[in-house]
Formats: sequence, C-alpha cells, structure tokens
Amino acid sequence: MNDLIDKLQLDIITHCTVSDWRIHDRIRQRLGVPREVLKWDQEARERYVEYAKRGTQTVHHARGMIVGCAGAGKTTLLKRLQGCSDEEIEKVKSTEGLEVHEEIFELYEETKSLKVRTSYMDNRNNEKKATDIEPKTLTLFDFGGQCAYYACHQIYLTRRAFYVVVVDASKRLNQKVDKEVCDQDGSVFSGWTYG
Ligand SMILES: Nc1nc2c(ncn2[C@@H]2O[C@H](COP(=O)(O)OP(=O)(O)OP(=O)(O)O)[C@@H](O)[C@H]2O)c(=O)[nH]1
Ligand SMILES: [Mg+2]
Repeated sequence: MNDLIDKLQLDIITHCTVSDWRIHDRIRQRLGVPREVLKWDQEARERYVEYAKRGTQTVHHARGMIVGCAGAGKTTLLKRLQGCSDEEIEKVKSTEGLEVHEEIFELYEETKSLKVRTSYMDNRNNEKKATDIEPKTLTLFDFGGQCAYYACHQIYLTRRAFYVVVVDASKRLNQKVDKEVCDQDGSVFSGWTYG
C-alpha cells in the first residue's frame, strides 16, 4: 500500500482506494494530508489536489474556544488576557451568538508566552516581504453562554481547537442557574444547574 501512495503521491486522494478508511493513516503520515480531507466527497478532494499541486504554505495558527454558562465571565477573561483597561471591561455586555477574535495573539514557543497583536504589528505584517517568517498566531472564539445559542454553536465545535471552560466559582455546581443570568424557561435547559 505504501508503494501505491509513493507512486501516486497526492493523486492517491482522488483514487478509489481512499474509500477504504484503513489507508487514511498511512496517507496522512506519508503525505501530511489532514484526515478530514480524506473524508470529503470526490469533487472536494479533486479541488484539494488541484490547489495543493500549485504549491503549499505552512501556517501556524491555533484556535481556542472560550465556553461556559452565561455570565460566567468568558468575555471578561478574554478582555483581561488582551490587557484591556478596567473601564473597558466594565462596559462588557452579554455576548450575542459568538464573537470571533481573529489572530489576536502571537505565540512564542521558546518562552511559552502570548503577545497581544497591536495595530502596529498588523500594519507591519501587511507590508511584510514574502521572505519574512510568519508569526504563530492564535484566534479565540468567545461563545455567548445563553442556552438559546447552543444549537448553532455546534457548527463551530471542532477537535482541532483547545477549549477553555469558564465557571463562576462563587456558584455551587448543584445550584440552579440564575434565571436573571440565563433565560432557560420553556427550553430543554429549564431548571438546569451550573454543574
Ligand atoms: N466578581 C467577579 N465578577 C466577574 C468576574 N468575571 C466577570 N465578572 C462579572 O460577571 C458578569 C458577566 O461577565 P461576562 O464576561 O459578560 O460573562 P460571559 O461569560 O461572557 O457571559 P455571556 O456572554 O452572557 O455568556 C459581568 O458583570 C462581569 O463584570 C470575576 O472574575 N469576578
Ligand atoms: Mg460574553
């Protein structure tokens, strides 16, 4: 099987053998193709091969999901990480749906630290030459904790992300969620607890 992969290279992705999921791991290891791609339909896989043959670029981009009950402090945590002022943090309102904060941090592996990307850095990056090394970046998703949003949130949940679960430590896990904070009446979440 490895011979076939080595012979066909990327064309193995559109070859009929891909319908056998047992070779997916080998293709992933030998060609570095993400396993999700191998499950796409024929047309999408053909498109992938066409684009990949034109050339590839390595991008270091992580995604983090901030999840938790309404009013737990998700947006406040995000603002604190961004180094926002107390004044700005006091203005935080309950998040509607979800907010995507794209590439707001740069990651430094050596020091295991994050740095907020400033507009100065964004401008510099826009002007950067092709030879510059791309920074490793982090995007954060700030989910609205109201239960009305849960059904659509599922679209965004992926295993290719890390999750931060925020809890209000002043609440007991067996305590019913405050209706003032999260309106769950008449929904399947009616009477649910912080746990
Ligand atoms: N005492 C205290 N209050 C906090 C803390 N974090 C957040 N709050 C307050 O809790 C309330 C809700 O905070 P948010 O950050 O909006 O909570 P959220 O989880 O984003 O809420 P949704 O967007 O509705 O899901 C605000 O009034 C915050 O000021 C904290 O660490 N300590
Ligand atoms: Mg919020």
